[in-house]
Amino acid sequence: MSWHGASRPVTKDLRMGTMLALVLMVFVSSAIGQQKDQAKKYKGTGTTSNLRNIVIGRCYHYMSLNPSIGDKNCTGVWQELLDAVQRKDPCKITQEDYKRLTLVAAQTIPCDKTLLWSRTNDLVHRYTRATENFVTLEDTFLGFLLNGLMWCGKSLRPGFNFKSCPAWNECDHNSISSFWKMSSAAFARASCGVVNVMLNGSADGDIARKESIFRTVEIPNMDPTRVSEVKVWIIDDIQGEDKNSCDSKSTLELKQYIEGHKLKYSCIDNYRPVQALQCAENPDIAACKQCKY
Ligand code: AVW
Repeated sequence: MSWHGASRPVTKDLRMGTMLALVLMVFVSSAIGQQKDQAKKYKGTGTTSNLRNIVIGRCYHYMSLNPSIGDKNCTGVWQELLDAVQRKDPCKITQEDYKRLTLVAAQTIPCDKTLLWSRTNDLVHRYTRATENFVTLEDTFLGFLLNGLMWCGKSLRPGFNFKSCPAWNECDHNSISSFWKMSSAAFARASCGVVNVMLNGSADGDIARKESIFRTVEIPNMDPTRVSEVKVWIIDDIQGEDKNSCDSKSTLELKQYIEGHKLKYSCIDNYRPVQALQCAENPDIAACKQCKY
């Protein structure tokens, strides 16, 4: 018997054994992963029920309201959202993961129409609904598709986690915060001409939180060669305190921050068209009875 002849069955056995061990390892680690996934309870609510129908429905709805956007492939857009998060740890989703989604949802923003906001979420959207003169991120195709929704995948399995998802601050790179940071950056980059910002003069603390998306993402992503001016509107609640205005310390600090990014700055207190909306909503309160308009 030759040496090779004698060793052949042993090598075969070894190979078979190694293969079996590998298959077993993959099986066990996948089972552990699935268990981990099922055991992991995040602090946020789970993926919104019927997410697929909502996103695809919103996609067709947006196209019918905004024919200028052209023909978007709604199931293709949905697939990009799915691919961005499925089979991935919901706390390890980066802005890069949403790159393809941003590309398929790309849209031109007309110059002078961008309206950013911080701590005026309700008012700013009541205002853009009423006037249709400005566009917030949530009025763009991508923002409209996902505004107010929740979604995250599962580490090793396809599909979404409908039980729980990471809350905004639960981990640095979660499926929700990375999406809004990425879409805010794309929106700011696409903006040109005068960029308006609605801030809340009645809120406590700084006029724009130091960690707000407006400061940390949108200002740094504006192109000073395309944005002619950042125009800050400071709006007080119609019956609220005047805690910040254009000459407050925190607003002057914001001015410096904006100018530090080579952007021209201007500020206006209680921009009248917004006050007119506040008064249309509250015609009987004293502040609205003064004959200012
Ligand atoms: P905001 P931004 N914890 O009113 O400038 C929980 O301060 O940040 O305005 N939720 C958070 C957190 C947080 N730390 N930070 C942000 N969010 C979520 C896109 C939460 O849903 C638009 F274009 C909160 O209601 C605006 O120009 C919302 O973000 C800009 O970003 C707004 O926080 C508004 O974001």
